[in-house]
Amino acid sequence: MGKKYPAEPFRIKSVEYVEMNTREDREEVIIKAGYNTFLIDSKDVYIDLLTDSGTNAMSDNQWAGIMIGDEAYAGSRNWYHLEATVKELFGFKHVVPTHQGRGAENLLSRIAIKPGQYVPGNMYFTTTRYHQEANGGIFVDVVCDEAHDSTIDLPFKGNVDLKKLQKVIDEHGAENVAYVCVAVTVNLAGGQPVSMQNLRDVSALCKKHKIRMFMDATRCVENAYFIKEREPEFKDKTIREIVFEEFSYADGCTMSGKKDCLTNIGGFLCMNEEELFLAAKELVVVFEGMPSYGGMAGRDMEAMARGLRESIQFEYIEHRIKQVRYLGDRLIEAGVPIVLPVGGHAVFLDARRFCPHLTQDQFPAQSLAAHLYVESGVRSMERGVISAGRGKDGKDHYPKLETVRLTIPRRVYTYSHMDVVADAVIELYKKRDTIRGLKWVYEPKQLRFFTGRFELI
Ligand code: PM9
Repeated sequence: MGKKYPAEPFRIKSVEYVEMNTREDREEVIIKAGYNTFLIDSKDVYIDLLTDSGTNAMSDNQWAGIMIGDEAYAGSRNWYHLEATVKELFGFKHVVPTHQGRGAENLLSRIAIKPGQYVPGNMYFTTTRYHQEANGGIFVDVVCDEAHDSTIDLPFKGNVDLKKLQKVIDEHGAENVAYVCVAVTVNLAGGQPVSMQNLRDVSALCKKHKIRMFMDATRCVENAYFIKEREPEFKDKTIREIVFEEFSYADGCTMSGKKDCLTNIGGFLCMNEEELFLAAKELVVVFEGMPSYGGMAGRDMEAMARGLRESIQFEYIEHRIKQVRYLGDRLIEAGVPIVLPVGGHAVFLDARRFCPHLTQDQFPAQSLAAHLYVESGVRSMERGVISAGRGKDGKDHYPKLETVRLTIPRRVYTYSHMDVVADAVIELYKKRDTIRGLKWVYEPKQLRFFTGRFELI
């Protein structure tokens, strides 16, 4: 495999056995789950690529930290450790803990959006947009056009299109823009990174118009790796230095700790402004818990503080990115249509090109994910029209990208597992004509992908 795909920079101290059921079992399971992979029980899954969220394997050092959890209701030692670590690595003045990323999104949306204000962002994310809209915000997509095209291979497809952002400001006035939200990386575009130059440019534009810039920091370490790999200025910088510089351009960030912090639960909100910090502290006690735990146990805060430091180790992040790339490269070699280039946390199958015989209202990605499960026991996730939901007018959002996400948990699976997944996808691609469309049986009002149910057309 050589340097192209580096071996795991760790050895395995504890193992968890997985079980393989039969195709007949899985045919029953998928009907019971209403063709929604979110509704399949973990025990019925062989290789679980539903998400990289909270599915990370922790290190011996993190588990050791779990044992020194200080579970005091207020002022836990582990909180002070986490707070100091975030301040040191991200550079923000204030940190507010939350139970996970959407807890931070809820707080930020409540304190920073006035009803009717616009919130430009580099592509929507499901929970982020939900909280923005629930607080009267109007999301506007300002990601570069290329991000919506699965066939274009560019180094920084997550970049904000500055002209689009300028247009929002010109049309609505800077006072009607709540803040600009920049996600590093862009999940639904395929885990595509944002360049440092783009962060600098967005920040300069925001400063010029006195608009706040908040970052969705969820996969900021993966983003930093791509900056090091692809932006010549950063080739000799450490991941730690790059992460620090990423955040130096922002007024604050939301963080789902379940991804790049290498933990199973947790999150936080950061900011520099005193006034926003006070407002967030007033609200955190309503929705999350004391400002010294925000819904996390002391032990989880300790694991997160330790995980953050591990995540900025070069060997860790290089292996992480390249393991995902290995799976993508195997699929590309076999001619399977995927979103290009391969991003940080997942390989996204392009369901439109995988299932050209299905129209988008037959939910090709939802159906492809269900069929992949039945064929192989591999669980993936729809990221297309079902995830995009409906607008205020009740009409479906039809995103250009209709994808199935094969999301790789951190430090959990080996290259052999990637081969099993690649072989399964390639086999299914050969008989793609057999994949049938789906229709709704039950459509939840919000975030419908989590609990919606379907049947075959
Ligand atoms: N992401 C994911 O699987 C889990 C929820 S959707 C199935 O990709 C970004 C960029 C995310 C994210 C969660 C959140 C919310 C915010 N921003 O899940 O609440 O990818 O910790 O974070 C998921 P929490």
